Amino acid sequence: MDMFAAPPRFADDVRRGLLATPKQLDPRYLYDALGSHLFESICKLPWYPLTRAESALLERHAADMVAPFRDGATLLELGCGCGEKLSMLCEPLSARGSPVDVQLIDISEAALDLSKRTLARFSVDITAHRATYEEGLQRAATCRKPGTPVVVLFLGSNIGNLDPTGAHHLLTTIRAALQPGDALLLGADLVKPQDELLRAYDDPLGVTAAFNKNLLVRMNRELGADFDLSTFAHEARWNAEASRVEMHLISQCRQRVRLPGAATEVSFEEGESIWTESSHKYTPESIAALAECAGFQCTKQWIEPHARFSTSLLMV
Ligand code: AVJ
Repeated sequence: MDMFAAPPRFADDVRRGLLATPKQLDPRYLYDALGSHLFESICKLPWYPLTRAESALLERHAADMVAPFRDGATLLELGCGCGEKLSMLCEPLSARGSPVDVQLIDISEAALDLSKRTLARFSVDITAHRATYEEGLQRAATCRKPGTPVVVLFLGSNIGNLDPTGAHHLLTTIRAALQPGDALLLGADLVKPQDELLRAYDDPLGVTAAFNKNLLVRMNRELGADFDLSTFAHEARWNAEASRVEMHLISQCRQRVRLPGAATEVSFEEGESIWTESSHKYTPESIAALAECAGFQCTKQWIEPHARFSTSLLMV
């Protein structure tokens, strides 16, 4: 019997990631209950304009974005967060009486619960899947309504967590789950000056640092690890060549950490990092190219000019 409640996947992924060079962890593990709330707080920081920029685009253009689906649609959101943006897209459809139903896919129970509460004011059928994007897409495909187009929402620049190969692979997987007349509404943050990018991922209040270090708290709790939080520092780096902001946790000293729940022990050099997340930044052209490679047509793009954030309608 395992002493720790962690799902075996987490323990396996942590062991593999911390024994790799460079040390790295899957960013999805940042989103336990506290991590999800810290992320919601990040979205309210003045230095992290992504969420507000996307909301402004949806506020202004939601009716345009869902115009091809005015006779009704299934809105299927990958990584639903708190459901706020989803309701902005429900609004113009339900206002004109179009039948809408909603499929939520998220790995965070907290996010699914929040979204259901946010959507409660609309009379829409909601199905929640606690699953990875791939598993959720498969499950959603089995309960597809014949004759109703599916609009996949992949917002908030969640695509940024994937490297170019992963992004291509996910878009191909989404495309394979869709039929002609369906669409993908994709939100992606755009390349901008380095100081703006770094401030968004290393805010002066330290909320992003807390979000990052919470991964150590999670490993201590779920794997019985003995990470000393005071010996790790949050760092955000702009990798221009790869067009991404990276988050790291830097060990401030040479040390050994025990992780009994992952059946391992890990040593750190002074200055050695655990790479915990990447946020890839796009250009309008690179989004269209990515879409077309995966079998979509980029039919429309909306761009928020100040924060440089984009929403693209990709049709099958
Ligand atoms: C939710 C992946 C879009 O990369 O900007 C925010 C997560 N990380 N601050 C992003 C995040 C640090 C966010 N995404």
